[in-house]
Amino acid sequence: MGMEGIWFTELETPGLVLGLKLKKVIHQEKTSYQSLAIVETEVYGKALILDETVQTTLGDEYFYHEMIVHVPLHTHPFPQRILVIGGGDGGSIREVVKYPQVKEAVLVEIDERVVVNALEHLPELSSGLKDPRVKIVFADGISYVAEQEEAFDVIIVDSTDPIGPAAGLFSPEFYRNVFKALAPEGIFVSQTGSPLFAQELLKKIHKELRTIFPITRLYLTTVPTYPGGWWSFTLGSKKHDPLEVNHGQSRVPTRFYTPAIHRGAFNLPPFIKEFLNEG
Ligand code: AG3
Repeated sequence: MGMEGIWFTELETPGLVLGLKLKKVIHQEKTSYQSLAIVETEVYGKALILDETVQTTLGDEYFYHEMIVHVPLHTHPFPQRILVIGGGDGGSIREVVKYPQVKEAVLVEIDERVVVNALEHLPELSSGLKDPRVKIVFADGISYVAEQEEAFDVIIVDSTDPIGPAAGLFSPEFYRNVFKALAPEGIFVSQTGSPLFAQELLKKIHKELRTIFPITRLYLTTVPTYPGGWWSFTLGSKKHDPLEVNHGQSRVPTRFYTPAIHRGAFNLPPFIKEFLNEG
């Protein structure tokens, strides 16, 4: 195969590689938590890579950030206090601050270097971090959430894969603390990996959340630069059902999310329904 030039490759699964041809490496460092690189890819533009894993690229970040934010923020009738765990690149917060009713958006990121580098090299993602309603806390999201009580309307976990420091963000104990940290009409969403390659994890998360939240739902989107190109989010809600949203006048400017895409994202193929219900 002819592959001149520099390629970044991610081993997505033991048998699958993603290859991105690079125009240049913008920045590289080793932080206290992980290796961090910001590169410019030929096809998807600038990308953030943590521990050799694509976190986001400008070419497809909005598929992911709009779906992780606008689904819960449209499901909640009046979201005012929002917590984002992880997401130091700022992409999720950029979407959160589009809502005039949001009074406070807290970003809890464990690795300060992600935020610093995003502010310097990825303004397209990080611009929202400068909004006066945003508070950035450099801490472990797990202990942060454990200390909160009925403090947030929406909690979003925009984490790395469930290994290393992020593993605890997928544990039953964390989910119970999230429930406690949410207001009575609160909604929780987490990115939960590939519906093709993370089925065991999805099954486990779904089963646990069903024991905690009255409403638990999985929804899907496409993210071309994530393993398999197809991604899942799991939502837990105390009161409001994401399937019963009346979008009315509540639209914010988006490039990917629409009311029809919101509804459609919850239509699961039979093989996914089956493995979720086996759990
Ligand atoms: N968080 C989800 C990244 C998962 C990517 N996994 C992978 N490439 N193996 C992204 C953070 C963006 N704000």
